[in-house]
Amino acid sequence: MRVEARRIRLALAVPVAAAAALLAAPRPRADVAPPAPVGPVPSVRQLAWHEMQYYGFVHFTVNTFTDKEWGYGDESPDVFAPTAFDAAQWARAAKDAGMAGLILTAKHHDGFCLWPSRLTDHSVAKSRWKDGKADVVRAFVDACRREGLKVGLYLSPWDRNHAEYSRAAYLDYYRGQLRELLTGYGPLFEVWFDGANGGDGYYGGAREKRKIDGATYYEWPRTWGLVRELQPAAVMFSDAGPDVRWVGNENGLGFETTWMGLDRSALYPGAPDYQKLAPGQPDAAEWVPPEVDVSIRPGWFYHASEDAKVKTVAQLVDIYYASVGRSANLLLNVPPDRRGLFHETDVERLRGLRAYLDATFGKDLARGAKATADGARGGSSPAFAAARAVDGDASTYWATDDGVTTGALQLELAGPTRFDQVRVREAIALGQRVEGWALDAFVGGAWKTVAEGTTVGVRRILRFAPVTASRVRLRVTRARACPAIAEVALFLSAGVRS
Ligand code: FUL
Repeated sequence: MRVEARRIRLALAVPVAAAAALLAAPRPRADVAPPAPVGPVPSVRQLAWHEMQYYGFVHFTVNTFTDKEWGYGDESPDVFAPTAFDAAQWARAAKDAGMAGLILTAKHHDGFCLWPSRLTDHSVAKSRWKDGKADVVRAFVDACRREGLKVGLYLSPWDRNHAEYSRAAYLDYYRGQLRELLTGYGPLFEVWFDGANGGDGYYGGAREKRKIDGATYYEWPRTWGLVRELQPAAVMFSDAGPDVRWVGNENGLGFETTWMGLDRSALYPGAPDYQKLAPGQPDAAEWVPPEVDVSIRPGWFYHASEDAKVKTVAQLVDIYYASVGRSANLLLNVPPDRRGLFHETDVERLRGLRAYLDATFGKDLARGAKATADGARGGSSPAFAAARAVDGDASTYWATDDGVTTGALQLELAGPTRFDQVRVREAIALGQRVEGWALDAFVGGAWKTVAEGTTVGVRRILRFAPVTASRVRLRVTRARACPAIAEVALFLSAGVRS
């Protein structure tokens, strides 16, 4: 009964394509059913988003020209005047950096619109720049599409320019703007809802402090409904999801123990005690994975005074491990400068990160290793055999029998192999299962534990001192149900290759 009910839940929650991909190759023997899912499972749009891993944020508005982080809302549209604007340069740099997409601040808290919104004069249409004919969102979207990058947009709920902010009329305006963006620029992969609400602002000349109740004012369910209706494939980000959650800091740090589930019941964007829930909860009802947003510079917007403070390649590499390596996606901000270009230093650092990632993750040293397990689902069934974890196909997995929540997977490598990191992935369409694991290497005639972790989820990467071994063992030491391991991969970091 219980298993049946869960299957029905899976069928409802994981739309057909994902479930089909998961259950496809190789077809299990009729008598060996796949494991039932545990806890919340991802939607198709979330599965696609998980595959993106790393993409960029572009903070660009009047602040770029006023040297501020939060504009007050009284900036003249003429302030916005890039001297060599070229969105194609952003897109090329992002592509070269290995990013899968870009998200642009179409409107930040100052209320200035980077597209010629029909609903306000506070936009590029009123700027002397390009005689008011420019549409930065259009240029951005076109440039991204040319490079094969996915496109996302940020529309600040807080608007320090708008006279009606804090009243009901502003909500019509906000949703009207959202509709323009959702219908005018083709498919979006992500819509970003910020939780910041600082209070004071220009507000059409009132120049006062306006407080709103973040839990009720914005009527979030209606706004989310609009996105679902007009862009059904897009994920929505906020502190409260509904699809992707904030990681709870802007330092590039995911959690070592990360649950994809989030108890959203009392949450809304900007909720004050959000941080407590940020690592996720194993028993939460919904799958709402974390996104790590962090800027390549100290600020989100460009400031010439920060030209010498661009994060180094080594810092970016650490951020990659602390985000992508901890089951989150990485959203790395690169702010265009007053020319309207990514600064040379930032582009160089992005290239450095890409070079490191290519050199390190380009070769999985465990791929095709001879794999055996101390237990596989259905005994000799090839469908869930140990080899599935090293076949380079994340839709196949090694699984144990129901009720068996520990197990070891042994890999016989082609010969003595030097490595200093491991990447483990779960078959997430079945939910998140693993709570404890370790990696052992057979060195000097004995097993030596080189890495120990808690949750795995979408992806867990652990680094350790380099070892050379030809036998390696992954031990699942604790799981909420029989483990389903999609990948065990070994790498040698570019930094220690000589
Ligand atoms: C915050 C905002 O207040 C910052 O200005 C920036 O946009 C960041 C990504 O989110 O909440």
